Amino acid sequence: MTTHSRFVVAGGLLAAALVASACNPPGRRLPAADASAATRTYVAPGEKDQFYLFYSGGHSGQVYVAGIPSMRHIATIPVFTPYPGTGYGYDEESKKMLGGFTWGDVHHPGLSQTDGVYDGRWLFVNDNANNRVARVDLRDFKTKQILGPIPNSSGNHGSSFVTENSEYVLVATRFSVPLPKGRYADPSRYETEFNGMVSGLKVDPATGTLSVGWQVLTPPFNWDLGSTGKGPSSGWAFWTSYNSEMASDTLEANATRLDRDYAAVVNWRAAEQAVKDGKATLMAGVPVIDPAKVPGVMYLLPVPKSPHGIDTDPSGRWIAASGKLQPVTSVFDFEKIKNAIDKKQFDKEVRGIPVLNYEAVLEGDVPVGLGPLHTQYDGKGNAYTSLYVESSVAKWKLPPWSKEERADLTKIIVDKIPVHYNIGHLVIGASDTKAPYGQYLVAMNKLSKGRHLSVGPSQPESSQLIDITGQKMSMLYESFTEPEPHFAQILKADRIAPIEVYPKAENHDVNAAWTPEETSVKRNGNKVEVKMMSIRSRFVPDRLDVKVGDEVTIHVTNVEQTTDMIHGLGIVEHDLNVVIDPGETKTVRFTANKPGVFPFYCTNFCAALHQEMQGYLAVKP
Ligand code: K7E
Ligand code: CUA
Repeated sequence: MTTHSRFVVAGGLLAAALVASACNPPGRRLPAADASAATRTYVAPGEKDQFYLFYSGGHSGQVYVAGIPSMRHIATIPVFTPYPGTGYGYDEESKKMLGGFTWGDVHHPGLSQTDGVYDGRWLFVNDNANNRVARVDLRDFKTKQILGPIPNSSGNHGSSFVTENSEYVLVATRFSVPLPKGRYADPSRYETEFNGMVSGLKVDPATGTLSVGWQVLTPPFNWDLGSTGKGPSSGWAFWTSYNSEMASDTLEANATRLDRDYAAVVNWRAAEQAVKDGKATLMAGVPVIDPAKVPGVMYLLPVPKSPHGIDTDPSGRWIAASGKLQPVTSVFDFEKIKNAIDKKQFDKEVRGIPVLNYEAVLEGDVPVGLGPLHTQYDGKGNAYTSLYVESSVAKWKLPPWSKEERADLTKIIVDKIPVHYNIGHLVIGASDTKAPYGQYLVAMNKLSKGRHLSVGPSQPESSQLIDITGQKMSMLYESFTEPEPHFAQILKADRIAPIEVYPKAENHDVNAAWTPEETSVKRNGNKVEVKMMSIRSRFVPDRLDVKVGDEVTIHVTNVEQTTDMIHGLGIVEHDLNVVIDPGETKTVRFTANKPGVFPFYCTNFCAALHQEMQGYLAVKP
């Protein structure tokens, strides 16, 4: 919720001023779900959910997986934070991937796409805290890469926005800092010394491997949410910003002075071309484009004050941006944007970047309600905007609008449903593709305020499942979530077929041991290297003899080829636990720095004799 902290105060004032209408907006109905909701969300024991819900774990650094419609939590995918439950962050490979950080701040998961629809290959997630992006492979639901800290960036809130064919994951730095990084400048000289950056992270089409492609230098705004184009806006991307005032202190007041902020309208294909044409200069090894010197790469679009979300609709023509401090969502027509660019309908330039004329590109300001944040689409011509201050979701009709509707845009508000409480993001399956599922909406609410058994002063967030198949939305279910779901993605369950085991044939680890004969203990000076196998219900070898000061490396293979047959290797008083999936080999390294005999044991209940699955690390003085 860091992004909203200043808004709570300012938005509170706005709410107070408009409290009468806020309490009784048109179409407000009783929050209670009717009894049929129970059958519509019930997934009987043994039955499976229809959809995956991947929701971000915020500053817990993880991604959570739940099923829809049951909303049952199924799994936690550790990404930026060690997680002993799956041994993540304890073995050498995942430790290296974490790069010395123990946490991240996951906000926006983005599924890979081919031809504008989810292809079920990868899930990309951002780290707002350390400007990183990670890739989770949906073949095994494991984090495979963490890219970053991204150079010339500081904080990464504005990602992960995936282009139509997963060419890029697009990223915007949240904070502006003196560049190149490491350079000192007094924050009071923010306006002249600080800069922001938007980045194109290239995705290898075969492996999904991320690399930094190029960056576009920006004025020192604070970049926020974004989305990618499609159809007429194919090849473009959009990000909102707050602080177009370029204030460096008391942002709550100083960054809310102007009536409008700017969104960036970026032609990422033009940026890619400019780099090929040699129009970029290297900064920290990355080709950086100065949009003032390369016309056509970036434009600025005035948007409602202190905006948060900017969302492209499934057709790619309509772009909805919401200002937290204005009770409207502005709908822009990308056809008009293209036209305005062609005809140079610019108001002015900011640091050499043309500012599009607002009236020339606006389709309409939709009076959705108080504190609008994010918009999602059902693919049937409707948009759904989350209203933080009002604690509700507004459903409204996308253009084209009739003459009458145009004259009074309150007429296009189709429905409103209260949520509990203070909604941030909302998600509709595949809303960011050209073919949304349009069946369910999940409201991710910042506060649950005791709608559950009390757990003390720190309460969980709540997520509410809403049926959007009818003209009116209907509340189905609520669940409570670990900190802190910001955004989520929904994927049809039949789009993917995760593997059941790591096939032995695919294990190319030279240190794997599949039979007792292949296991070994080798000493080289003070280095001891162990090849160990684990099988129900023993470790081979189950006795390790080392000396104080030895550096011990254990490669442990789980030779099982049956799904769910997991073993763990926990060593008493050594702060080590690796978990090995069937067919996997993992490597742990530690220094035996105290004498004694330290039992090790299997941490995952694997068989009737699981408790007996143990051994000894004998450390001689
Ligand atoms: Cu909390 Cu997208 Cu980071 Cu809005 S974000 S709610
Ligand atoms: Cu192996 Cu428990």
